[in-house]
Amino acid sequence: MVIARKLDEAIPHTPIQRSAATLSLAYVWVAYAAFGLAALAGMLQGMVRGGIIELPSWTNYYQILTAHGVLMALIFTTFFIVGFIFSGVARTTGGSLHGAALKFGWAGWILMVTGTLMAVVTIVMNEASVLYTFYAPLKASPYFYIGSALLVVGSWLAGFGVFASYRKWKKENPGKMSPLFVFMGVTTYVMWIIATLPVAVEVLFQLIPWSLGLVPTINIMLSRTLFWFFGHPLVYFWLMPAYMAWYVCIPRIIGGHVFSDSLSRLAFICLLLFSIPVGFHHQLMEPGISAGWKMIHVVLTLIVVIPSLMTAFSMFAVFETTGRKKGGSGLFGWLKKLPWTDVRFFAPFVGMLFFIPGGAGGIINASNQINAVIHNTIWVTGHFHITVGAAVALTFFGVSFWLIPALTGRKLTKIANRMGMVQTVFWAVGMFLMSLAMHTMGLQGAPRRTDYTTYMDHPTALGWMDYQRVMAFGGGLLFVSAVLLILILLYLTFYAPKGNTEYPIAETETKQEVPRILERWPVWVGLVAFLIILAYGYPIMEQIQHQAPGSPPFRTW
Ligand code: HAS
Ligand code: CU
Repeated sequence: MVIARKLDEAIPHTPIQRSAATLSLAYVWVAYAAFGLAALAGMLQGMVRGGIIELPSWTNYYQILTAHGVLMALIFTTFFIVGFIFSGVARTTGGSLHGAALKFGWAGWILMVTGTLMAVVTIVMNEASVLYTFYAPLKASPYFYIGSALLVVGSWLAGFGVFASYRKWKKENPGKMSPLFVFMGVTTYVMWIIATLPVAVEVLFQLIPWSLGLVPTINIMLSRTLFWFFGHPLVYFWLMPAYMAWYVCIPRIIGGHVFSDSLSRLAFICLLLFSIPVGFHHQLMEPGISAGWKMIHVVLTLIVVIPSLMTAFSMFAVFETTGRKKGGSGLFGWLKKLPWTDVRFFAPFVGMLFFIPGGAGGIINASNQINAVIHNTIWVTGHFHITVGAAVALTFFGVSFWLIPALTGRKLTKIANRMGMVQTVFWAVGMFLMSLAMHTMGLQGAPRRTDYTTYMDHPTALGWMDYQRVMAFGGGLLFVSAVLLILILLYLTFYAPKGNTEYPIAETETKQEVPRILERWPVWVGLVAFLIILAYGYPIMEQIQHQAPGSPPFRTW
């Protein structure tokens, strides 16, 4: 006992070195600051739409909607992801980040924070109510676009930091496959850097010159195509880190093993290949893109479902094998053996449950004919709240409950765990009610991105009002949950007792040979380039050659 205690005291209290831990924590806390503001905006807009409150004259629905979308979908996610990946790379490559990675990491943080401030200030000044998709011809202040560009470039620097750590590890371990977490982090950043190039082109060569007044008009079709070229892989940039936690961290938390190293890597390679050439599934209802090209994107969209099905299979397999090893028997006895009262498992698990209808809804959206029913309705808003707002967000919360104390050298106490369970339940119930109302109203034709209106008391629109109120109530529960979460995370950062919190990384049960081809980057990047050219080459060429008359800027707010 005494020796064990002495040993325990001798081990540094964070599983990763202070320098790397501070960097990760700096990212994670900016993420949660954005999250808190975004949650407030979310609750307000739900109440406005539901006709429960009216906003004061100095603000409006679209300004709050933009703040919510940008802070939640772009800032919270990106900062959290960068922080999480840095921490896991440090944890699985010897406990530290080497010099170059740290430098890239901090440079990225500075650029990203600067970009965030620029975007937020322009939104607060009511100069950028263009929503998180910043569709032209809505025109924001140029500083909004410059801020967004800085956010993206900052995240590239963070990616270079991860590549630097990966290179160093490979040099020190010649001939070996990289740790699974690192491999997944590298794949995520390769996908992200390729996917953000088109939006960088849109922002630099279209939006900024146009919003500065240097050119009078903008090619709308092209700007939207470049946006969705990025916009779909963006959702996988949110999902892949959640999958990293599912594949690598969750099995350890429940006392199991990685189901299959090769299968996990293959799923990530499939996500790398098929996340990008699918953007037209957001433009199925738009003119100017012929049906044949849309069909190619629909087929590729259905292919990108496969790695998610592989993930579902792996998770079921891990849960069942672990439950059975712990003595669970019968058809479902193993379910009882899972650690239901451990928030590190419970929160992401609830996220997985949400992802079942979330993924099914995605397949509905992607089906060309049915897309006509749901496109631009609030059904889509429901879809993305149960994907990114539930599956991904609940996973990030579950990760935060152990990541933050692991980074600060504190303990995830019983009380924090219990409060985390309560917080998860609030989030789940709020999201369930809100998204169910959104899906239902969407099927009845209620549009997304609209302020409170009864369409001159039209009976159909009046029929939506009950759902609007359920939506607002769900939003209220989500806000309570968000406040609770921030309080718990503050406690885990500053007040929880000092001690060891494990950074859970699972191994495979037996040593598995992994096909080397999975780490041959030139092959995969070459294939990505091929698929992108196949899916986008000709349509983009056409959109440039046969431009409709360009559009001048509009300010609708
Ligand atoms: Fe989507 C619109 C199609 C996945 C996010 N999507 C959006 C928008 C967002 C978004 C933000 O084709 C709106 C953008 C905007 O503002 O306009 N989506 C799909 C498809 C998938 C999909 C086919 N979406 C996501 C994910 C997101 C996300 C993931 C965020 C993270 N989406 C669309 C389409 C549109 C769209 C159209 C445009 C609609 C329109 O007209 O505007 C698929 O990749 C989904 C595959 C997923 C699965 C689920 C697998 C299930 C798993 C859980 C297993 C559970 C376990 C629990 C293990 C097939 C992995 C165990 C349980 C026990 C009991 C033991
Ligand atoms: Cu998409």
